Amino acid sequence: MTYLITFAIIFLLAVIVIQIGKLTELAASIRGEEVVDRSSTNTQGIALIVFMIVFLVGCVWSTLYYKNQMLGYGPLTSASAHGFELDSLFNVTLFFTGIVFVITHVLLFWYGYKYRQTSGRKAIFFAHDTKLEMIWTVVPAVVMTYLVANGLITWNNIFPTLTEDDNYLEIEATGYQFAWDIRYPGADGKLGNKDFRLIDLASNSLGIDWSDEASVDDVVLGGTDKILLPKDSLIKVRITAKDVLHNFYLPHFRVKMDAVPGIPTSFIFTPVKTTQEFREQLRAYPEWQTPADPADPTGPKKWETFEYELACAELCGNGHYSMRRIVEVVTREEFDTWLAGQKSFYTTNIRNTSTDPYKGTKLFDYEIKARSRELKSDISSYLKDTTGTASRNIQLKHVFFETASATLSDLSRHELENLNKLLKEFPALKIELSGHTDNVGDAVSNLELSKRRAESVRTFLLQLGADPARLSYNGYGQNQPLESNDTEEGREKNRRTELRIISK
Ligand SMILES: [Cu+2]
Repeated sequence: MTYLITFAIIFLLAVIVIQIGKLTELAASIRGEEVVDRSSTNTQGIALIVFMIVFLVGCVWSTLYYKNQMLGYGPLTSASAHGFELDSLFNVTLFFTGIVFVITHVLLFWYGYKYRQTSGRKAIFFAHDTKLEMIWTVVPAVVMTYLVANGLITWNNIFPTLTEDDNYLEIEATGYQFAWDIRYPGADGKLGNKDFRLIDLASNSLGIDWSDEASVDDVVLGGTDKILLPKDSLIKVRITAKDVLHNFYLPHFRVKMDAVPGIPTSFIFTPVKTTQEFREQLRAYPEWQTPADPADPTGPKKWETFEYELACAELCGNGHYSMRRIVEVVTREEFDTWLAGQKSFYTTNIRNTSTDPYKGTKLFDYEIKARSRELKSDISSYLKDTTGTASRNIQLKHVFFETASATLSDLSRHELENLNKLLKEFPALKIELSGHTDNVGDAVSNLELSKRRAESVRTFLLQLGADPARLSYNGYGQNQPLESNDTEEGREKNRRTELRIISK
């Protein structure tokens, strides 16, 4: 409705202007051209001066009035280290262009007034003036050279060439219609390789190369999760896109860079204010003291609800607006704690699936540690148990054999070294090691194999220095399945090595 009324008003104004024009023409033809011309050029000359004053005063007034809404001024001073330099670059440019802006406008309108048509005056004609040419070539050339050189120096400061030795956090932002995937390096501090040929929309939409061990601990934040950044740490953002042009824009940090499909770009910056510190900065200004929600005057103030944001600054499609994400800057300690608590993409989505290159061939440190804690808790819960509910049969989940043989695989070492440690920790513990198979093949040879496997485990423990009197072994073949042998998963669970606590 408002649009309709606005449109109607503009339309009516246009009609009025056209009608006035027609009336003037009519009046001129009645009174004689020359008289009317002179009076109309006088009016127009004065109108030009009035317009100049209103326009220039309006420019200065609105600039001062809205100063606190503009990035770089009042409460919105930069939240990143390089931002101050960039803002001052804008101010220097504004200073020079401001001078030119005022002078050219004053001259434009003043000359329009001064040289309005008067009877008997003729325009001077001159073809060339060397002095004038020199002035208006040299002055802009000097100013432009200064501005460009100054800009280049600032740009080079913002984009230092980082080497391996520099201490920085590299994260990756991948834009697509209509969201960002943000990838953080895990404990190793390195982002793993990517290859577009590995992109699989269901399981690996970024095309991360899992055979690069650096990618195994990478954390991927998708959807609408808050993006956390550490204060006072140099951050390099590697920026890419999967479909069309996007733009990685962090206005409060003066970070803005195109995300181009196929050509990675980057930006380097250091946040210097946490979200909380920036809120405190806003708090000092009355415009941030008003309620965040006008319908709730007693609710939180604007400064209290402020969040840094990531926006896509490229009009990339109809869902463009939904690429907005909240960014939170916290202290380095808080950031490290947060990142350490995040599960890597590999752990949650890839580990032990068909696309996992390390399935059955590698155990990661975190898995060995977690398994070690698990085994200890299994054993100690039986030792401490007074209710008779804890099981005395504990599976040795990380003990593996070569197919159809009793030779332990390399990976089993971790679990058995760990078990040996626990035997020392609980000196009264006596255990039986037992082998179990699935029902594939001949029952007698399965029984035989399970016995030999249990013996191998015992032998390995004895080599580690365990007391033979505390370790017995037995094979049960296919007689004690955990699950049905009808499925591959069931058979996999039934092929196992266990320990049974005999006495504690
Ligand atoms: Cu976009």
